[in-house]
Amino acid sequence: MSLELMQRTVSLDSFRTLQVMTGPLQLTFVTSAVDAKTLPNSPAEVAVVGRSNVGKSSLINALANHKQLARVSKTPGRTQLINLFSMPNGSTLVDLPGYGYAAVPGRVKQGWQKMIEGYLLDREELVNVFVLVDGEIGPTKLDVQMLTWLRASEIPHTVVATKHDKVKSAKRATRKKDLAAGCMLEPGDIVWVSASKGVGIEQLRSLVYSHLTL
Ligand SMILES: Nc1nc2c(ncn2[C@@H]2O[C@H](COP(=O)(O)OP(=O)(O)OP(=O)(O)O)[C@@H](O)[C@H]2O)c(=O)[nH]1
Ligand SMILES: [Mg+2]
Repeated sequence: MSLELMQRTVSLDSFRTLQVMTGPLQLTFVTSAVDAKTLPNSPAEVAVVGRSNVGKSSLINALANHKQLARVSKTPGRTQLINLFSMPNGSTLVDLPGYGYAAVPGRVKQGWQKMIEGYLLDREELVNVFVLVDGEIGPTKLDVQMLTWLRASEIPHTVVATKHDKVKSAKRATRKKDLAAGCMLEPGDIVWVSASKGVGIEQLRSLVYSHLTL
């Protein structure tokens, strides 16, 4: 192959890669499970955790540009199982039940907490956890507990602030600083998103691709 032709092929390849790396995630629902031990193997996995109603399922739908992939609800506690979605290369994304939903009876709550903790500690294929924090009101005490626990357990994670559209533009700079400080992080460490307005979705997709490209 001539040098010129080779260069053209290379640049076409990188163009294709770029295209694949920036589109909506091509997610397919695989299964729901109560226990991480029954989940199928995966080459690499990213999980989404966060307080009930913070916008985990909406975010997964926005990443996939698919409104009904993960179930969304105004009532907290909608997602009650570990839901697994796969990418075309077999890598996976997980939607977990939310923590801190007051209206759930204590016994059920403990069961969910065991499910989430068990999953996070046992799932060997986990490469990163997106910890969703409500951009308008977060971090809550439970969010800080979760972050402290993830740090102590040495589980790699990224803080994602949701519902960017609900923060008035005049208050955004202060809110960004406060939310980061509450998480013991710098503002630049946090990815801000709005599932309803599409803010930050492309950036988060790139992050998912960077973790799940094999
Ligand atoms: N304004 C606004 N509302 C949002 C956004 N994302 C989610 N919501 C709303 O927040 C509510 C909860 O969204 P879900 O995606 O079901 O939240 P979840 O974290 O999956 O909740 P659980 O499954 O109960 O843990 C719904 O009424 C959504 O429409 C957003 O970016 N902006
Ligand atoms: Mg949900």
